Amino acid sequence: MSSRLKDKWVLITGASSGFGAAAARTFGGAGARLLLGARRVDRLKAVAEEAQQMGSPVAHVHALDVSNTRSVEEFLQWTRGHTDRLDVLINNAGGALGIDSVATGKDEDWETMMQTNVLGVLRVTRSALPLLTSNPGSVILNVGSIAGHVAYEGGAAYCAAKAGELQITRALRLELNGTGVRVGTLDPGLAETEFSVVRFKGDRARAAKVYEGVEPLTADDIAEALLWMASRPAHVNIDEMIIKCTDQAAIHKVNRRPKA
Ligand code: NDP
Ligand code: 8X3
Repeated sequence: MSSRLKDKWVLITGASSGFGAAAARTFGGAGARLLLGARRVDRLKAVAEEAQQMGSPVAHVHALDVSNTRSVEEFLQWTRGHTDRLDVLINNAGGALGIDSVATGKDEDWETMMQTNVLGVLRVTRSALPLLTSNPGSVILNVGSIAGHVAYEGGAAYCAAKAGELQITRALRLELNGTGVRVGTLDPGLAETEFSVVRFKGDRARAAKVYEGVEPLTADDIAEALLWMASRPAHVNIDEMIIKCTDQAAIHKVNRRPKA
């Protein structure tokens, strides 16, 4: 399947960590040419090097802040300097901030979650679209969450943001019908990345508790799923994939093993 990705141009947002970095390595291993964006360029450079060691013929990096329209437009201008077509766009940048109830929620956390998970997907997609619509068979993969399907206490803004991402994906698929551009969303549950460290603003002990006694998904599990979605034949569109670890039957139903 991966040979379908050989020499294809793959743009990944949020490639400095977690799912995005794993996707860079995995798509690189499949021979894809990579365009990687995030705010932490030093980390992007390290990821690009790893992807090239895995087999990527080229892995370019550039600073990207999806919460800023000018940064997104500048990033896509840089992209057009490398290629006049994209084969895969992975809108992955995003995350959660805080786990406050609505009663105690912070404006800055809400605004960041909407800026990255919702407006970021819109901005990057709008700027990248000409490179996709001119290339029928290309695919847009958005990274959502089970939080976009089911609400939980303390997750109002994040759940709303990921529900927004899901509806953007659905609307876009309707808008692009007839262009040959495919649109899908991959919606994971518990996965151990830097997600919870970011959510808890650097409190690593609290972040570790999220995964205590559980065998969560890994970033590589998600990267493999993205690779599979991206490498379907051009007439196949994977609309929505929900992926959870076996220990997570539902958002509130998680099997936790007692400490040995
Ligand atoms: P990480 O925190 O490990 O990675 C998040 C990535 O997003 C980083 O590369 C970060 O880069 C980037 N990012 C954040 N804000 C911006 C921004 N404004 N502009 C550009 N890049 C940005 O978490 P994950 O890998 O887990 O998260 C990836 C996606 O998966 C997110 O959308 C998250 O909501 C979603 N998700 C995660 C789950 C989980 O349990 N881990 C489950 C379901 C969905 P930098 O800071 O360098 O800019
Ligand atoms: C991350 C999964 O359940 O922590 O999107 O919201 S959850």
